[in-house]
Amino acid sequence: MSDSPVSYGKNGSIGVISINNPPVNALSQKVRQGISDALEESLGDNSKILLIMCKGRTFIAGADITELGKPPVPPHLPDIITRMENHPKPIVMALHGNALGGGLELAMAGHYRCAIPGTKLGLPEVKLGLLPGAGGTQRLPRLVGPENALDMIVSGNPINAEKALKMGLIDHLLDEDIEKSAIAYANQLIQSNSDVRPTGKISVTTPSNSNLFSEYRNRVARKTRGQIAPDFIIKLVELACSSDIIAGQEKEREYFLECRSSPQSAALRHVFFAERATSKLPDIPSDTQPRDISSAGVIGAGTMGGGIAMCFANAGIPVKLIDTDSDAVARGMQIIEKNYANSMKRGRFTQEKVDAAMSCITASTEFESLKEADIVIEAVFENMAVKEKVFSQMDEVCKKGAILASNTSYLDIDQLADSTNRAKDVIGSHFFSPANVMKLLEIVRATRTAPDVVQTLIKLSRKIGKVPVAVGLCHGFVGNRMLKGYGRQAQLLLLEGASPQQIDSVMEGWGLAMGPLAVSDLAGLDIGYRSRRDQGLVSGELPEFALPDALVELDRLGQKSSAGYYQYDKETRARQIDPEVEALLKDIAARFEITRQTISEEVILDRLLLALVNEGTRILEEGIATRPSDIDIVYLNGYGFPAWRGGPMFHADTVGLDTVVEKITALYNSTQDDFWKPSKLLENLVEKGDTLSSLNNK
Ligand code: T1G
Repeated sequence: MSDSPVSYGKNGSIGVISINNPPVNALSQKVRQGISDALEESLGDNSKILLIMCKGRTFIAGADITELGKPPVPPHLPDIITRMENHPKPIVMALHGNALGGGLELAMAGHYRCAIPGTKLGLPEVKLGLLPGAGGTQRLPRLVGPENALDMIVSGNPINAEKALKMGLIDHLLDEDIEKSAIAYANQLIQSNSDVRPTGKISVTTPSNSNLFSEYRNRVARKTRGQIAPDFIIKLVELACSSDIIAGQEKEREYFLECRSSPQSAALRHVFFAERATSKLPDIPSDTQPRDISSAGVIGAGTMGGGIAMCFANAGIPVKLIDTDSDAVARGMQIIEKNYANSMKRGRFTQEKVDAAMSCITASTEFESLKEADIVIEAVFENMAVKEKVFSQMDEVCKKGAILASNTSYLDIDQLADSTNRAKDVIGSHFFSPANVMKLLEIVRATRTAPDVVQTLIKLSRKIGKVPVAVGLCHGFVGNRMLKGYGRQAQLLLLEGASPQQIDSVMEGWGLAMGPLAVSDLAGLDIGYRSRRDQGLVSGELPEFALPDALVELDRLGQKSSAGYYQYDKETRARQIDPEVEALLKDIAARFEITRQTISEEVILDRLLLALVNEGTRILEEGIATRPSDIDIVYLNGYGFPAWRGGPMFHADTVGLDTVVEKITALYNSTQDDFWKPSKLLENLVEKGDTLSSLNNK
């Protein structure tokens, strides 16, 4: 076992199997082979008990995800697990860091489990479009009962060692020195003549509630809409209550293989690596030293400013929230307090966590109060003149080396940098509303932004619970620029004959969290209206804005005025189809001499999704995004695109780029609209028989 990541040695009467496969001790083929060899070797020595533990920062964090897309190679994990469970000598598993997926399945095949405090234990396979494929759905219910097992496996969320001890998933809490205390625990088991305890032999406690599984299925239906793994998981946990481990594992294997070969698992595995790739920038060395961010400032106490302040406070970073108007400051703090109250009501935050966060926020009307902040983010009115004035004030007040960031959604960061004498410290930090909830943070690199400033924002994003995507300068950066084409197609489809409900239900049925018209009503139609007037566009002049312009002029601003593309119930905010909108559409279509007709679901999907794909590839060829998977991450984390579809770029590869280019070309030929000219990048990839994913390893 010389170059094996697994070593085996004796410590007194204990046979110690030690795994060292950085960074997360994933169960690669070599690790599985090493465990298998060590089990074999232990049969022939005088060890009385086996102890399995890992080097490095964590216990086994699961199967090696990079292997999941390839044909499985022996020894197979389920076989090793069965051998472990039936081993003649007791096996102790010592856990630390993250015992996840196949790692926890291996641990459950052990006869005793111990962990250091704070260890995370979980079966997150569902987040990869999978289900535990090595006995997890059968052993976990045997150890913690079906209710707890359903919660852990369907959510994929881990629990900590303390909760695991209470649940019966582990038997003993170790001291922080895992090696020493695990050896002591194993010796204790030897002293007490502890025998093997095959988990598979435990019979599951029958659920107290006979409708447990049907009720659970209904309870998670909305959240798991469109995904195949959750329903299989519920079936398997139910099976564990009535079958032996062999039959249960057979069915589990069948369902696991179906999930593993599914397009949605391929998509979710893509997303797993894509989320981690966004921190890697080809032109900024990964060891670039970030600046220290120990305090922050936010200018503008509106909805966005308050939400941004909460992000810092939730991460324990002291933040000053300022606004020129004391009433605005008071209102801002009220919004923050209300947000925290809601989070507590939903059980997301404890009172202690809220108190700690609130203690990090101080509100003021004094610009001077920002002078010591390491980073200051302006979230003032989306108007260049207003923001330029704020940046020149930031330049005067903020200390040397402070990062000056703008939360603008569209505006030119270079122009804002020109209002300062420190362009290298200026950057865009585009949060998405509600800023304290949405995970996406577009980090907008201006021409002169220093590399260490970019690196600082990347590291800071992870610290405040955001997924960072570094983007280049253009109108709308990545997400909003693509959204413009997507929204325009929705408007043109309305004039051509579709209804708001039809478009939204097609897109939501495909997996979007919300359809484009419902999103507009949520955001408020007046924002776009004001922006178009600022740009000098005449109301109602362009077909793609005729309806929203008309709605705003009828004071139908969306949810905030209980009417927009839909009527909204004043209490529940439930959307209702409004015949008045249909009548408006008829008038506007007639004015533009458009003959309305029936629009098919396929046309709606093609026009909206291909709009994202074509514009996204133009963004790539202009270098505004580093790689296609970055664009996917923008859409998953900022626009409600379903993760189990992988993102717009991954979706294009799934459809096939030749089909994509064929459809876009047909749209160009039928509309002569330059928007539908296929991008050069798409045409080149089709010519070479390549995929967008082939560009992800930059
Ligand atoms: N396989 C391969 N690579 C992995 C990996 C895995 N399971 N987990 C992490 N990595 C890489 C990751 O890409 C990154 O690489 C580096 O390790 C550090 O990760 C049979 C089939 C453990 C909580 O889903 O949740 O078991 O970017 O940045 O923030 O039923 O990694 O450095 O090149 O995330 O400290 C189930 C996935 C698999 C756990 C640590 N297990 N991993 O977080 O570091 S399926 C999972 C995580 C399975 C069985 C089934 C997290 C972490 P690079 P990181 P971190």
